[in-house]
Amino acid sequence: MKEKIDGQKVLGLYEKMFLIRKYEEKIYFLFLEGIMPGTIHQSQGQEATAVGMLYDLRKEDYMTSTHRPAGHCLAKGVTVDSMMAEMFAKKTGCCKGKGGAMHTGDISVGAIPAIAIVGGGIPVAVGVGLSCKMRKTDNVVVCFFGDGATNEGAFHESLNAAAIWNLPVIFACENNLYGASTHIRQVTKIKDLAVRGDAYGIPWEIVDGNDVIKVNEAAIRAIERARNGSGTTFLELKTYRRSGHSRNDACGYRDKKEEKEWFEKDPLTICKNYILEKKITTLQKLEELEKKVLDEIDNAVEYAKSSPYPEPQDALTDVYFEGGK
Ligand SMILES: Cc1ncc(C[n+]2csc(CCOP(=O)(O)OP(=O)(O)O)c2C)c(N)n1
Ligand SMILES: [Mg+2]
Repeated sequence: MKEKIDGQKVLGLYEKMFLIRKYEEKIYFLFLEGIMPGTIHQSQGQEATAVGMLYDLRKEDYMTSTHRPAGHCLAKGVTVDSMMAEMFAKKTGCCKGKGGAMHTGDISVGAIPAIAIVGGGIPVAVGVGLSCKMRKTDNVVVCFFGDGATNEGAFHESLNAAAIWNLPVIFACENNLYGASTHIRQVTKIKDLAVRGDAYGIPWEIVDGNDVIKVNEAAIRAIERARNGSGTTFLELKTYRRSGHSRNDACGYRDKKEEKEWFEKDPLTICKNYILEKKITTLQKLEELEKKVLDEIDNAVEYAKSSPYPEPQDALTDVYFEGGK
């Protein structure tokens, strides 16, 4: 980690990452309890990619996500209350209880509701980037996708379109080595995915995706390029998920030595150690900060549980249908 970052900002980065970790842990617990409907794809271990990429965006900037959207959404500013309520399929959810775990978002803070089709968010991000450019705004779009999506046709067509039109889109690939249970070596010959940017004339960087400060520094460079009209950047963020791919996945397909090596590079531990080593704050103050976040999550669970379900007629709003308005 570099020295130039402001201490207060590091605390802010840590707080957001802690929020995401504890939110996801709470969801897992509620899910196992059987009181939460649907399925889950969790992001423990990938907090630094979400927070590092999105921390310096403006509210008016945009973000597209994946089937693993909780960290991205919380980092972009979707409220914990509305995320939690969405998980309980409640009317107060960020998508009015109609989206569920894989389709969270809130357009009012630039979090385009997530798309669960692998690679599905990438062309959408290009469309949003084109809109930003045509409307002559200086807004930018961060587009998250996994390593698995980089072998989809939509990925290649989207990168090419964004490159030729010089769009303000930042492609942020969370390379966690697996597409579900398939290791990247089984499906991709090249070592670094970032080099695919060369095929489309897009500048790229390979980033330690578990070090939030390094991710944030790369994000700031890419945001600056996008905002000043210099166009697209492709960032490959090397990371690892601590959770299974989805519910009930014990990760039997993963090598234990590989798991151990990556688990030792936990993004929260790296950041916490940095804060304490640099004496940005004391352990006691940090624990107070953590307690505040834990309370916020507990309150969100109460809020979600006590919120109403959508009414039957709500099925006819926010959708296109023949004869609809
Ligand atoms: C087009 C499509 N194919 C298959 C699936 C089923 N599926 C959901 S997530 C996933 C793996 C995606 O891997 P990656 O893009 O690396 O993201 P990660 O899960 O690692 O975050 C698959 C195959 C899907 N949702 N969409
Ligand atoms: Mg993956």
